[in-house]
Order: sequence, then structure tokens, then C-alpha cells
Amino acid sequence: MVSRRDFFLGAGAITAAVATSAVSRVSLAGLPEAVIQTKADTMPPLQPQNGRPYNPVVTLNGWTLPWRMNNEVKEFHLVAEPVVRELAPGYKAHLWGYNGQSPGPTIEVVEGDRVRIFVTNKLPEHTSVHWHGQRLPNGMDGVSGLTQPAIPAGKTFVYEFVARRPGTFMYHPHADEMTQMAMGMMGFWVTHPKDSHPLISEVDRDFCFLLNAYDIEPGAATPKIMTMLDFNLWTFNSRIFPGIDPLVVRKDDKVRIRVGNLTMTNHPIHLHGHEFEVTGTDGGPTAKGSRWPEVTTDVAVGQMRQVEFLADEEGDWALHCHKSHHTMNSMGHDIPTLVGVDHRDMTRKIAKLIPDYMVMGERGMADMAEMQMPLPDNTAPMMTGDGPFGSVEMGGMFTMLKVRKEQQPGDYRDPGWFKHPAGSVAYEWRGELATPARSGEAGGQSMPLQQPPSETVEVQVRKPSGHAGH
Ligand SMILES: [Cu+2]
Repeated sequence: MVSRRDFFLGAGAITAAVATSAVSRVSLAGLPEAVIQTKADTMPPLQPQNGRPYNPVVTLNGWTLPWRMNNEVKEFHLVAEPVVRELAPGYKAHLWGYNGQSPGPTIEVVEGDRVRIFVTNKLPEHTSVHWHGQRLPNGMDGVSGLTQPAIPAGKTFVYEFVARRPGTFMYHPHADEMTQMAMGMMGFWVTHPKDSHPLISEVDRDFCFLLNAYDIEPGAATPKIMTMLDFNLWTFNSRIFPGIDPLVVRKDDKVRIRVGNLTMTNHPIHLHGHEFEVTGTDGGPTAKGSRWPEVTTDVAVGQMRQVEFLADEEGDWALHCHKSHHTMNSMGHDIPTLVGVDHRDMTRKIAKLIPDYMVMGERGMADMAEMQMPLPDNTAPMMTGDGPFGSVEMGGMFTMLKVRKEQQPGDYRDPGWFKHPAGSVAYEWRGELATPARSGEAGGQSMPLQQPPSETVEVQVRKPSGHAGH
């Protein structure tokens, strides 16, 4: 296996080679080279080789599309096509995307750049690309039927406009949208400010990712496109924990994270250990007087948020959607709650018939993270992730912000687990346990005790459906 270090060094070299050869080998009259990415790793930031300088972003488990300059126009080539996306190590999905991946590559330009994007359609049906949030001529807005004919399968269309305002944007199809977005067609777009901007801070690290969701049956590889709400895979950039790379920063870095939501529900994105401010949306940078500290920001459907903070607390800090079902992987929701039900005897009987049978949920669901129940091939465990202290019991929209003193500027390699200073980890109390003091048995005068507390706790046992009772 290629180590992360070798991979990052190699990836930088490949990217540089592509950026140079794209200009020298291809005639400027023809199409720009279609650069394809086959890996789901986080690529190092693509330093601009030409055009106006800017401080590039890092796309989580993604990459930035190289371009060529053609008479002062930045030319990109997007290829809409079926792709195989690794959602987590060893777990692959058959999606639709751009240039080999879902989401497609991030497009980075500078305010005032004239941009020409060639879009080649290698899908089995027509498509279009809508440039979400951009100021542009109406005919470049990418709404098939309304502002342009759809791009037929096999054809290439050209979009051209000036990136008029700096900010955080995205792109996605506006043709058979339900299918094409359910299949993973989307990408990030960042327009950097051309000069220093009063509302856009310079940061040391600038991360971006899109929220997307899939409904893929355990053992299958293709999303169900008719699903409206009950998705089973909640992703950052079409990756699920533990497949999502950490956001690695140096202590005291100024950090920006840009998030866009192309799922069917809202996601309250929560960061541990630090407070941030929302400094911009897809509508532009927010006024300074409108900013307040938060540790969670809700990103509604079709919205984008950029947050900024000073990473001044060392450690491995969780960064996740706060909806607890969105930090789980493939799971069924039609399972009765079994907390408190003792079914040891039932398990023993069933295991005689089905050796792999396991009971879920009698003490809560945490056992799910550690058990070795066989899963269908190509299925993500519901929750997993081996941390330094055991299972993290997470999946889906979960990763970590890793803040390290010794991390070098520009180094995004995973530093491993945080080494906690002695005496700074929660620990077990080993002294005497006193009888808990009850707070007066009842509320105050407005909440008098109605009846004495019952000695017994009643448990309603519901038999799982499909199993005949005896
Ligand atoms: Cu969520």
C-alpha cells in the first residue's frame, strides 16, 4: 500500500505535470484536456500555475480541476460520466459524477476571471450544469429547457461567463435533477477575491466539502433514485466515516471551512472545542456586525455556509452533523426498541438454527460498533471507527479537526492520534460511591408529588415481527 506521505508527494508532482502539459500538448483551438481523477484521497491544494495568484482550498477527499489559459480566458473541461466512488475503504458505489469522481472536482477561479467551461456528456441521458450562486448571463445559468437545450448524451457544450463576485459556490445538473443529484452529480466552486477584501479574511487553511446523501441497499452498489427522505448513507463529499479524511491544521492557524448542502434535509454542522463565526454564504460574505459565535451552524437544503475560527486548542476534535442518525451508516429504521429486554434464552435457541444470529439493542446499540456480525459484501457497518480508546461508534457525516503544534505549514498529512498531556483525559473514579441524594422526592409547591414512586419498573416487551410467539 502506498503510504500517505508518498502519495501526497506523488500527487503534487502529477498535478504540476498535468497543469503544464495541458497547455503545451493540446492546441488552444481544441478542447482543453479532460483531467480525470481515479482516487478518493484528499489532494494537496492546487497552487495556481498561471493567472491571478490566490490561496487555494483543500477539498476534503477531493481535488481541484486544473485549467489552461487561452487568451486571458481560464478554460476547464468537465466530463459528466458514470464513476465508481469509494465511499469508505473497501466500500464502492456506482455513481454519476464528473471527471472520474463524485463529487466532481472543485473549480477555483479569481474574482473578475473570464471562465470558459467545456462540459462533455458521457452519461446515458442528457444533462446540464447550473452554476449555483453565480452572477452570469441568463443563458449560461444551465437550466435545461428554460435557459438552454439540455446537453444530449455524447455532446459537448460550452459555458462562458465572468466570475463577478468572490465567494463560496457549487455546481450541479439542472436536467433530470432528481436522478442526477441522487446519483452524486455535484461539485464545489470557489471564487477567490482579486484583492484584499474587507469582509474576506486571509486564512492559513481553507477546506471545502458538499453534504450529499445516498440510499444504497446493503450489498448493492447503485443508489435508489426514488428515495425522498429515508436515505441510509450520509456523506461529506460522497465519503462516510471512517472514510472521511481529517481536517489537519497547525495550532493557531486561522481556518475556514466551506460547506454546501445538496441533500433533501438540513444538517446542523457541529465543531467541538472551538467557536466559529459564519463569515459567508452562497450569497456572499456576511457583514461583520451580523456575525456571532456558534459551535453549530445549520446548513439547510440548497444552502452554503463558510465558517471561520482560530484553531488554538490542540487535540482531535469531532466535526460532524448533529443529527444523530446522520452519523450512522446503512441501517434499517423499522427495528423495535429492545433496550431493557433480556433475550438471552431466545438468542440461544435461534443460534441453534442460525449460527451467525446476534441480538441487537438490549443494552443500547453500542454493541453494533464492535460486533463481528457478517455483513453482505460491499456494505458499510452501521457505526465503527477504531479510535485510540476504543470504537468511536460513528459513521456517516463525521470526521475530525486535528490541531497540532508540530504540524508544519502546508502539511496536511494525518499526524495520527492526539497524545494527551498527562492528567488531561477523563478517568474512572475508583473511590467510594455514595448513595445518590435525591432532590426532595418531588418538585416545589407547584409540582407536589401525586403518588408514591412505584417499586417496580414495567417493561413492555414487543416481539420482533416475523417471529412467531410461543
Ligand atoms: Cu445531517
